[in-house]
Amino acid sequence: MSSQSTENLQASFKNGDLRALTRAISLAENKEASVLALLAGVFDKVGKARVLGITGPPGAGKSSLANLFVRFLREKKKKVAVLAVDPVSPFTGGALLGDRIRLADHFNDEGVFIRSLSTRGKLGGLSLATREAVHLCDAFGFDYVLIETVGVGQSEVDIRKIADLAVVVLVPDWGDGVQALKAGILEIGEHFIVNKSDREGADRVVNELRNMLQISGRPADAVSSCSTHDVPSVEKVFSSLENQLEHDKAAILKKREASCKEMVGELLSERVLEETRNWVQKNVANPKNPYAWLTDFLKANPLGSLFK
Ligand SMILES: Nc1nc2c(ncn2[C@@H]2O[C@H](COP(=O)(O)OP(=O)(O)OP(=O)(O)O)[C@@H](O)[C@H]2O)c(=O)[nH]1
Ligand SMILES: [Mg+2]
Repeated sequence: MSSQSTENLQASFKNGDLRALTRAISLAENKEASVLALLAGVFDKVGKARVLGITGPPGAGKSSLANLFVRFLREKKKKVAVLAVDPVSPFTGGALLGDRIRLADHFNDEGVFIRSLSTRGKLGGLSLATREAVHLCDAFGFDYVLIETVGVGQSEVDIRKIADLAVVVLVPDWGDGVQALKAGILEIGEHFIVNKSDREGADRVVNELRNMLQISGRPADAVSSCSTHDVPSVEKVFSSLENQLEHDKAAILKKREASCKEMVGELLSERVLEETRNWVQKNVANPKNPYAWLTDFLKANPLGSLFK
């Protein structure tokens, strides 16, 4: 991307043009270096949004919950961006926003931005691209960014690092799972929602999670339960999430600082890796001497040139 078009993109982004946000997120997703200049230019606007990560096993009800969270936030006139990372169910299937509130309602709502991010086989996965997308939504002026990721443990996106509050959604029959998996879940979540409480066994899972948290010296009130079929129960859960965000403000600031610090190294290595791979594909006909290629590569690509 030429520096002229980066400047144009930045200008439209700052003007609040949603197409510029969409374009910028695509650049992040495709790992185009030009998004870095854009992010650097708008980063002074980053920091106002609250970032909620919603993760958990497939079908736990993450999208149904996100759907209701969006509704509650819109009632308070808050602007919300929803990022679905490698979604299992396509948006267009209506899964993200459930059956009751139609996706189309939110599509017509300027205060809601919905976007999926997919790896598309790119090197390094989606962790950085997701963080960049969150920064972009934040800088654009959204009050909340909800990130939905599938997976428990094996997910490549470290939601705890990316979100201010990482919420793990579980279901009542989760209690039947393997013990090791249960321990792993504590590492991911900062709040646990046992969804589908209309089914049997929710209380048992809530108690089990509370015990596990207590044993590891963490507050047991970071566990709640609800059913998306019972909207007030979700409202209650959401307000406890908001309280936790408020209560953890200082820790969240520290976490964001640490995350930004870590990003510098990650951005650098991702860029170098991406360029090295491209260069090797173009320039190495006979793969025999990796040491010599490295020297050749660095001669042809001084570090600074990789970011242009
Ligand atoms: N009984 C019951 N079903 C629910 C509840 N919440 C969601 N569901 C249903 O569970 C199914 C999966 O819900 P989703 O919200 O798509 O779950 P998800 O975690 O986003 O799923 P993936 O994105 O595919 O991983 C849907 O059929 C929902 O209608 C609930 O509280 N109770
Ligand atoms: Mg979903």
